[in-house]
Amino acid sequence: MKLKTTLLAGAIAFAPLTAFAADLTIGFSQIGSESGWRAAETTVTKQEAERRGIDLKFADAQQKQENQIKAIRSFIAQGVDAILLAPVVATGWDEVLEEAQDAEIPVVLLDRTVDAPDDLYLTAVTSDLVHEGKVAGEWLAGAVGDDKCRIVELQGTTGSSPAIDRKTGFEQGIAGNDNLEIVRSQTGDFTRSQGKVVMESFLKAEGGENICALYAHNDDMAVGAIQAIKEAGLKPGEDIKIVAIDAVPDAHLAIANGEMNATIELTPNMAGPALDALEAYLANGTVPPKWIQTESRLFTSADDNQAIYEQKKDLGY
Ligand code: GZL
Repeated sequence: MKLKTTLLAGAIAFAPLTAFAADLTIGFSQIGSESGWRAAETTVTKQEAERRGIDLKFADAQQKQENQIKAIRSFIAQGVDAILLAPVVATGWDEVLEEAQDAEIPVVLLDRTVDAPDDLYLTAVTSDLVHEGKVAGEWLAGAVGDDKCRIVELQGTTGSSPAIDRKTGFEQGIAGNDNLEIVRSQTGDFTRSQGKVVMESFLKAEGGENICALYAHNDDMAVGAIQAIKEAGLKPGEDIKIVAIDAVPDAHLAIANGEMNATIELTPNMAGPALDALEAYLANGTVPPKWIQTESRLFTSADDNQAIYEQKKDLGY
């Protein structure tokens, strides 16, 4: 819809979209509530739908792909106008996405991607997950200089696109620095509890004095690991440098307290761009690009993390 210049025309131009959105029913298959960031994404998605007058059918999969597939089939049976999907893992979606395509229900991917033909979804709203990992690796390389650094890595959910891509990116970021070596790497499933348990096993296996840095694929695992490092009598952020991704409030607080060193921000507002694209597509057939990329920003102790924590702490994390 081409927006006109005059106020009246502008109002007319907007009216159909606003009125149009009020009639939409959209199904949202959410992974679960495994992390603070995920909880914020759910909060923001519901707010974005409410602001547009969209009837959002929400389904929490408790991190199980079979529950997401069931939810998508239920949305198709209900005849929703569109589906939002945050896919817990990258594979195993072709059949159910074909069913949505056969039902002429557009699917938009949120925050993660799938290994499936891209004609099976309208667009994917995600960050550049490889870039995030690379920024983390490059930050650590800069922080340690020429010193030898034995790194442990807490990976995200096995088979998820962030776990795959953030690992790839980090390895790119440290490539060429022979003094940097990943000596342990294991999934903590993006949760604080598993981050703590796996970090305890790393400390036991390697000896805390032999670990220079932790790279965690999300802040929640890093926050869990901080607890384990403290219980081992070591100083997180000093004895063991810590870099992670999401920039949740507790990561800013940890950096402000000197217990963490860096995080890369992932916006919880994937739904805003997704719903904008869906409204334009459903209202007048505007086809969005296959990838709508969200920004990634590095935060370190050079930022006013206490102030940022105060700003973010009430945003639904
Ligand atoms: C990444 C997103 C990840 C977050 C985690 O795009 O899928 O899932 O980084 C969350 O906090 O569990």
